[in-house]
Amino acid sequence: MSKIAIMGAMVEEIEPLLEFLGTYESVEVADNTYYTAEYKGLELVIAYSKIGKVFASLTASTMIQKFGAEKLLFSGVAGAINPKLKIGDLIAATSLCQHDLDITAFGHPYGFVPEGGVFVESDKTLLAIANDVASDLEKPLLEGVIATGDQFVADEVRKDWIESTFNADALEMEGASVAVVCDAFDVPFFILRAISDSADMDAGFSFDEFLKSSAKESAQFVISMLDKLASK
Ligand code: OS5
Repeated sequence: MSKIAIMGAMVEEIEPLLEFLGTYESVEVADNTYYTAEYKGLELVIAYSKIGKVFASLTASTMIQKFGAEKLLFSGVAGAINPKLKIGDLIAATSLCQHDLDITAFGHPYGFVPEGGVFVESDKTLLAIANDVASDLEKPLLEGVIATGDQFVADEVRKDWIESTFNADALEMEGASVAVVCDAFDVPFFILRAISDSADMDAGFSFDEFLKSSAKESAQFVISMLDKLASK
């Protein structure tokens, strides 16, 4: 049976999945709760990591090493950079980078560390499945670069810098760290986000207003991806 990890950063990002599944078990590992369930012949492990790159790396590593996850799907919300993205719209990462990683003092580009790269590429098969799901549901799905950093961005200047430095379409606080972990373990991953705000001066208010509804948009799409994965 295929083992699939689904993670979010905040409880609101996984609650719709747990509500949909109804029945699941809880396991405590490293001060966090992991929920296990079976769905249409798929073995699922679901968790929210808590906010930021460190907690997200810990959760992704645990899902892979402790629970044996063979694929990882991230579901959650993001701040929009690309003006095409409106509240509730979905973006799937084609690649991810860390916008707050800076050793430029040594002549390296932003986001780069030796023996790493600036961008981590998402799994093409999972992206293709997502595109099939989007056309089945007749839902627009933008593909693009997601920039990650340990900052809630609520500032046009910082947002514009991230756009011009990384050509990013959306930003958040966990995706690239999950990508780095999955890439290192050779586990295919897919990072999906629904827009909650535009990373501008109103971002905090917008985030509070749309966190739940956008998290649900993303989670519902991931459920449809599970249906597709189960039928393969
Ligand atoms: O996980 C964080 C990143 N998420 C994506 C995102 C984002 N990232 C960066 N910049 C933006 N403009 C973004 N828009 C969407 C969302 C999340 C942001 S940090 C939100 C923190 C909200 C909060 N803080 N305290 N609480 C909620 C209450 C609380 C109390 C106890 C336990 C849990 C929560």
